[in-house]
Amino acid sequence: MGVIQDVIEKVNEKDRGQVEFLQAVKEVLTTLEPTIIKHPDFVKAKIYERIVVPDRAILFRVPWVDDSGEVQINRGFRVQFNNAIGPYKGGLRFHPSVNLGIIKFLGFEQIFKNSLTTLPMGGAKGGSDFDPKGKSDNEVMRFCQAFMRELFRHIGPDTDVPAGDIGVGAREIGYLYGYYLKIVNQNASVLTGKGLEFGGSLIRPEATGYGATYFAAEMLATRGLDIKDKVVVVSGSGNVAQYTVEKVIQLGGKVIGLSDSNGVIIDEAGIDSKKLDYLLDLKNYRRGRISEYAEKFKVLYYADKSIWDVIREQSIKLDIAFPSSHENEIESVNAQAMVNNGCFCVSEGANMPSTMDAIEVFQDNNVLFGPGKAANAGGVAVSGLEMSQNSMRISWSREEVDQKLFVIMKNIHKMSLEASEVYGKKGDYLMGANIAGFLKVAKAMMAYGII
Ligand code: NDP
Ligand code: 2IT
Repeated sequence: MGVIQDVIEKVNEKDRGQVEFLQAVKEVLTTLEPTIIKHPDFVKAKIYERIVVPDRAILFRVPWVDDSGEVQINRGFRVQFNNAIGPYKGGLRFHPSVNLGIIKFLGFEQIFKNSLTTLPMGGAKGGSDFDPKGKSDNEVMRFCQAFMRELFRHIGPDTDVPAGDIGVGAREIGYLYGYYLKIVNQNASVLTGKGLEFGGSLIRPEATGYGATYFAAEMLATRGLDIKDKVVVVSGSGNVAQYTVEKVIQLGGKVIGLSDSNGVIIDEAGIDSKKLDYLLDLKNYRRGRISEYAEKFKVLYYADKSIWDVIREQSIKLDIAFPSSHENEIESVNAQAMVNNGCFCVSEGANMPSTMDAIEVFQDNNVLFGPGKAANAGGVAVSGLEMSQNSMRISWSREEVDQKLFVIMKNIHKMSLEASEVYGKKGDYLMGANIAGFLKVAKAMMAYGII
């Protein structure tokens, strides 16, 4: 058996049941195959075998008291995967589906994504099976305080700097940071995505969605195309989706679809900036459902469906897709329907939203496919810029941060494309991003010896 296959087999055996983690390992390692010939030193030092085992995985109990006085227990996680090129960095996810395998997949992907940003950040991820949906602000606050009561001892501005992800937005970061400040008594850059009043960066809320759109624009430019007048579908309606819609509108595209975990809206007239304002208020302040958008603007609503099912079942035409909700949301049958309905560009706002079979369908059909670790790296990149501003005790303007984000996304595109060419599959952004992200981390690991 080959080196890569050996490592995959071992993960399959030793990390049994961690299906998303195994999927991420397979997706990354199989594309690293061409690096083996150029780097026998990596094989000798067992870099491939070492990189799939986290530096450490912290699991903890999170007890808190709900509004009715009942004690609730959740599971807390922080997986510090690899700090070869910088302090651990990666978001916190609060969602009932969270388990060790999901956090490990996200932390593993984060190693390569963070490396691609060119900023000094290692890979990590954390979270809890706590569901903020339907909880009062006081319950969310008590949960966040209980979560930080353990997490604080594992993080620090030069050690590990968490941020948001699914279910963790401005409100949660505020509560988490406030409690860290209270118990550690240090106003330090220990979280990113902070409020502007307490060390946050302009453009951080927008960064992932804007970045995914910039990445799509770069891919399109390789074929002499742009976003103007293109029909766009975005899944989800959370942080990443919202600011993808905003940037697509700014660039003249027409967004016709959005979703949440209860259903899908199809707005054939297109979402304009007034409708987007309504959506931001609905989702970020009233914490409502996307069905309310359908009621308000009298558009089509499909309950209990994924948006990719609706695209297939209703034969909806589209040019560009931004899957921006959760892992494995696009399976091959829907990928094929997307291609049949005209889709020629997919830029992944979410982490691993396409299954490996779905990616194969996109690649076989010459779809411009931007994998999450490249396309959605804008979020963590601006987190890195937030850390820089905090260290320098300054803050940059919106224009300055947006310009830096734009340049970073352009570079990620360029590095991924170049690596795909050097390693023999020009235009395979998945392979290019994985290799470009991996090489920097692997070389740092080589420099350190066996640790
Ligand atoms: P949010 O919590 O703000 O939004 C998530 C959206 O996806 C919501 O509309 C939610 O619906 C929907 N969703 C989540 N899980 C499911 C599910 N299992 N089934 C159906 N719908 C679901 O999260 P973000 O926008 O921050 O994150 C979205 C994706 O982007 C994730 O994959 C995340 O890892 C990735 N990402 C996020 C970054 C960031 O900076 N925030 C950076 C890079 C990647 P509902 O509200 O009904 O639950
Ligand atoms: O998946 C991701 O890159 C994030 N959730 C953002 C991480 C961060 O540290 O900003």
